[in-house]
Amino acid sequence: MKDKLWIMVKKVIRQADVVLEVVDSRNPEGTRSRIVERYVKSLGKPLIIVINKADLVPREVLDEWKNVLSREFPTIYISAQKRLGTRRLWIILKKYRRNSKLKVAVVGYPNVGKSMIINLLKGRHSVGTSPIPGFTKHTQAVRAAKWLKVIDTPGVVPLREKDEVSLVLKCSISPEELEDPVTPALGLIKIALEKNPTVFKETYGIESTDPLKIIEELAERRKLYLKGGRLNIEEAARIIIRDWQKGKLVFYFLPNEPIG
Ligand SMILES: Nc1nc2c(ncn2[C@@H]2O[C@H](COP(=O)(O)OP(=O)(O)OP(=O)(O)O)[C@@H](O)[C@H]2O)c(=O)[nH]1
Ligand SMILES: [Mg+2]
Repeated sequence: MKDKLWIMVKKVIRQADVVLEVVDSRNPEGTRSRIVERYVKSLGKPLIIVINKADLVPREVLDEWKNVLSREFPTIYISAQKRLGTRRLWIILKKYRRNSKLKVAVVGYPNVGKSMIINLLKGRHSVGTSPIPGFTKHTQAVRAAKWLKVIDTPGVVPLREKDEVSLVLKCSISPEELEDPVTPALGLIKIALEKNPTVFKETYGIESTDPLKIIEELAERRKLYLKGGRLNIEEAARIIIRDWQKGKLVFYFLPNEPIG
């Protein structure tokens, strides 16, 4: 199944004149797809990095990331949801408009906002978006302007990438897909606390800095109990993962930091 997604994405890249690689502003390095970058380079096509979800990260941090990533590829930052940076996106696309038409592939990890960017360019809702990673299952071409065709693709994770904490930090895996959501949530909490020590107080009013206690306290506060009265820490762990994916739990990576 996952191989099929890669085949689809590669086909769209081959058809495109330019590739937009969308990354998440909170974890740009982690959500960069080296495989995609190498493939696009091998075809001699231009690639533009679009740092999306810019509304979740301070401007200075976005500028830092832009500087670092620009050494390798032209890079811009936008917020598709808040419709910020739209002008920058159009300007950069117009630069690549050679003769009259331009075909653009929009690619990247799941949940980074590819479909929302397609809708932003189109100017109205035309492809489905969702907080659930892996929502887009097929490619879809949309005419955003007379001269511009943009192609939405399914989010893809390298096949050998299996580390659940890392996938959670990239918002690439749905918490429902995790057999045991507690272990990756513990990893997420540890890194969240390193990046923003007050994040759980800010988000849930929880003072503790012990990862397991944070999950347990959230389960208590939300009255999440299993039959028999045991705390449903699995559900609390899923809530934390979901809140990070939705941008409710706010922390971010800086350039030159390990990706966790
Ligand atoms: N805060 C914030 N959230 C965003 C932004 N862009 C997209 N999102 C949210 O991110 C989630 C994923 O957006 P999609 O456009 O469906 O992402 P995708 O890359 O197409 O995801 P897949 O189809 O799963 O690969 C949705 O819940 C969006 O609301 C943004 O600029 N800021
Ligand atoms: Mg999508």
